[in-house]
Amino acid sequence: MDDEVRIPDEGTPAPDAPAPDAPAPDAPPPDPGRAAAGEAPGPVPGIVKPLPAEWFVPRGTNAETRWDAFRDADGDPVIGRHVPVERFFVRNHTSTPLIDPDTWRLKLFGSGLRGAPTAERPVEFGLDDLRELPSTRISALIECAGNGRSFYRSQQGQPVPGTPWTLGGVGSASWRGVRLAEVLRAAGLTGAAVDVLPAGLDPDYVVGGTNYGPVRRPLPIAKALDDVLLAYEMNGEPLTPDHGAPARLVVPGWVGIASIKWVGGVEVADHPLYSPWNTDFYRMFGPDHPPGGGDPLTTQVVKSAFELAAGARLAAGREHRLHGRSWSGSAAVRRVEVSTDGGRTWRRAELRDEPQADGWTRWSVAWRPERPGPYELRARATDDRGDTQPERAVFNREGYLFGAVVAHPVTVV
Ligand SMILES: Nc1nc2c(c(=O)[nH]1)N[C@H]1C(S)=C(S)[C@@H](COP(=O)(O)O)O[C@H]1N2
Ligand SMILES: [Mo]
Repeated sequence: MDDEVRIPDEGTPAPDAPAPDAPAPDAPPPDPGRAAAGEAPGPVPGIVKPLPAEWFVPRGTNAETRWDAFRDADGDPVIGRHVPVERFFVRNHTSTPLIDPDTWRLKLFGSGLRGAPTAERPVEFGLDDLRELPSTRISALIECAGNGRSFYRSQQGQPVPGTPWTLGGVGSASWRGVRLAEVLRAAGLTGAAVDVLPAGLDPDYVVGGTNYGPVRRPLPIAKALDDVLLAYEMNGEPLTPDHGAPARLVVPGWVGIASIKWVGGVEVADHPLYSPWNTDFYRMFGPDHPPGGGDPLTTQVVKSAFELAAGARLAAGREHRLHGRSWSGSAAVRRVEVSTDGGRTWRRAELRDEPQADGWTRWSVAWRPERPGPYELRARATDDRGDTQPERAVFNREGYLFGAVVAHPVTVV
């Protein structure tokens, strides 16, 4: 493993000076009501937390974490295995709702529960009820299915619509809550249940004159009973508004849309359920996919990123240590190769973490560039299933699951 300082598991906020638009350290917390009213002061209306420019790139209603925010100006790590809540990316279809935890109720209903309770007379749990059920803590990555989407256009000449994420639509956190299985059983789950449909309490998603209703996506019962958490804490603190307070799903390994935030109602049905999020969205469409689209997306693909700004400048004639992380929705990443010459030659990176399926693997390589000029760095990971990163990602109309090797330009000066 490499020589860098080990830092606490949850990561620590950077000691750097705040960006010009960040609140002073002693400033009062932002008034959350303003975000709900669509008057957020930051660059992203609808997001409550501050989005300092040195940590985030605003993208429509979303905010992407900058990979250079994983290290401070001296190149020292400021993010451990888990991304601090303040630096965690935000993906909102509409805007962050402000929900009173005291009056909030989780409402379960449907033909897959004993007595088939209706939406009007559901089985209800308050936050205190959930906290009384056995709690579980897990580490899990949340990653948007569209993470890396911009590279379809920039590397493959294939323009795709949607949020043009680079690689910062991902984060790892420690989550505490109650297993969804536990809640479903407490609500009277029957053996006939097939699908579970959690719905968000955020405003309806309306685009191009179509109202798609609340953000909601069916989850097959097998996954729901396997490792899904109904989380009420993130990194040891109650969930914050932007990340789903008072409770959200955490669906390990799967596309981020499965991890419904601000869960209100949950339909449990003895027949397959549908919403626009498993029919129109989050499936593969295009010439290389089945007519009418592929199956609803489930696991994320293998990806790698350098903890470095695109276009970073590095001094010639000096040894540098290039740091990065690789992850996969299916299995632990145990092998990472790096190229500093645009993919001509590759060498093994040194791994810093014991590879684990529930997180990313941190790695580094030493590099001593002698000549000034432009260079292209690449990293390519392979997970324990043998899945690796190809040269090109298979095109799909919406630009999901970009898993190809990403060229990271730097300038040696
Ligand atoms: N209710 C609701 N849940 C949601 C979303 C949303 O807009 N509304 N966005 C989803 C998507 S697309 C992603 S990638 C993750 C992002 O989680 P985060 O904002 O905590 O990073 O939340 C998911 N859950
Ligand atoms: Mo997403």
